[in-house]
Amino acid sequence: MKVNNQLKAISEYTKENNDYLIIGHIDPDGDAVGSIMAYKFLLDKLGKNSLLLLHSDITEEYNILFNYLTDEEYYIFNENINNEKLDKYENAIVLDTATVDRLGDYKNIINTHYVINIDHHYDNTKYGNLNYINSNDPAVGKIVFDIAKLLNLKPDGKLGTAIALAVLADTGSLKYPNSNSDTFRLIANLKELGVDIVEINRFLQSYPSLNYLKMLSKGLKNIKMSEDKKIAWLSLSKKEIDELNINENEIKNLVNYPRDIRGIEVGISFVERKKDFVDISLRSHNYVDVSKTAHKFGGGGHPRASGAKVEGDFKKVIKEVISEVKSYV
Ligand SMILES: [Mn+2]
Repeated sequence: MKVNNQLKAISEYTKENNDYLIIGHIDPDGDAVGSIMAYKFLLDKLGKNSLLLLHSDITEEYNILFNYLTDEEYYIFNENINNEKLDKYENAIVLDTATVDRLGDYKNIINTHYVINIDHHYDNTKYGNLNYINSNDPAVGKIVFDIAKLLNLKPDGKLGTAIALAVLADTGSLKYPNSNSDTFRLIANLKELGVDIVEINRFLQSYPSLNYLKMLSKGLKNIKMSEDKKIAWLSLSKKEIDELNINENEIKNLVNYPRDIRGIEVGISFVERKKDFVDISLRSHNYVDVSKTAHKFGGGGHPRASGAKVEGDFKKVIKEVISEVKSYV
């Protein structure tokens, strides 16, 4: 491993200080949850005091990791935020979060705490006091793994489980082109240390609810394809999902269906979550940088996986995004 100065600075800072808040982005995915957990467990191994900040209650959904924690070790956002409680912690570790806006209701910690920003989004705005951004790393979980190594900590047990979950989530269980031979070695390494990779993959592919299947059947009926068969998109209007009471995480998986059609380069999902408010996910296979389109519509992400939330008429938004994507295929 080539050791970057910033990475070294972060591991040294971590070792020499105490009292950390740990936080990831709003609408967390597996990498965000896995990497904040991994950092917590890494700090536990160092005997440091820390508190996880959550945007909403994800403890049931991710009980595979929260089983390792007591109630005092995390804080779920609520309107009567207890600033005194947060001010007791001098430092904030922010993971997998490209911009300050993605910190949602916790944005203000940027002004009140010493911030360590660890990320793999190339468009990260480097808002921290210490920043380590490496867009070659497929997941932030991989960066936490590297920091654990620099600190001579064995990534076994709960630390290994959280790292594996982060890496497997952002690489589609090593199926996406962002995983390289190092990523396979990382997972092999964790497996040798006893981390249950099969169980984590089972969790990531977890079984859908009946309502999800009902929503999916409507979405699949609505899949459309460009004339050159390079772009496919799935759409669900507010009317179609209204009664189904869908959980947010399940909506994220919808984009995989248009993406997985044979021969497709770009897969997109459009979900009208609220009236005239469209949640867009974009995925590509080989050459289209979908983050360009996401940025154009006020979102962000990676070249092969991006997203945006757009206000506007549902049909009009779909038309505009498709015409933009067409200019890249
Ligand atoms: Mn990530």
